[in-house]
Amino acid sequence: MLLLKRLIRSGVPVLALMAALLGAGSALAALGQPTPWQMGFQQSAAPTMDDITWFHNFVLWIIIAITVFVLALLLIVIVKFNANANPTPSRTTHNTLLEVAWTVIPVVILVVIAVPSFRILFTQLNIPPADLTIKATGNQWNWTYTYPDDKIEFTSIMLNDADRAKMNPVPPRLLGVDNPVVVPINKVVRVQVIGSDVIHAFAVPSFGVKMDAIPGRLNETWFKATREGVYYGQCSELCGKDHAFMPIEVRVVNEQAYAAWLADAKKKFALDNGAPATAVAAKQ
Ligand SMILES: [Cu+2]
Repeated sequence: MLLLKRLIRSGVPVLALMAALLGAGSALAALGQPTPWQMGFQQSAAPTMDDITWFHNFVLWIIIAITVFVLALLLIVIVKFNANANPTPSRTTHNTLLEVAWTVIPVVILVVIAVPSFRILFTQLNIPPADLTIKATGNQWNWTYTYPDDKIEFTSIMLNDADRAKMNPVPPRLLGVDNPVVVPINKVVRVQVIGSDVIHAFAVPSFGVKMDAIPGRLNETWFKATREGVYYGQCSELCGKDHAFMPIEVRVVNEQAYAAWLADAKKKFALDNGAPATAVAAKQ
């Protein structure tokens, strides 16, 4: 704070300083996880999220234009038409051109917003032919992942501070898990989402994915990760006392690394043949 005051006194333009800080913030933003002082979304790692980010910025500019326009109108009214400046007000009650304009222009703006908005919704909900299917089951309070085609299933539990400290690199607090989901790069991954006890929600910001995990109902979503890396998400539906402690960790790796992981996982996490895929299935 003292430094800031000194800088302001020394004549450094505050706007330039803020721009520099914001620039530094985005440069520091790590891929796949939130960062302190983050502005805007997490970095995108999938085409759907690219679209969402574009749409967010697009709507932001429309909002800015409308806000500036309304502010300008208010200022004009305050300055030009106050009782001192304009003692005898006009008695105008109708202006056909103006009334048509203030009806049609907002409609046009809404259509301009609606077209890309519905296009993005459609791409999110219309699942392309999948290369890989993963079933994510929300439990109180962890996630079980099933790869039905490869007959593997494992549960993913948040790492505590002691376990994190032993790892290199140290995973982020409240986000790192013992058994992350591993997916190959540039492949369409269909995610089937369900809850085993209460409603949870499967969300990974960098992929633009958020889907409710509802007991007794199989929801579907999809993503195609186009950048290798580790991506974190969290349960996004209040689901009980440990809601904040059931993170999602997705590792996007190349084809060879995926094959190696899969071979290992088939030994470690093999599904008992004949047994139902999850506890949910067993209940039904
Ligand atoms: Cu949950």
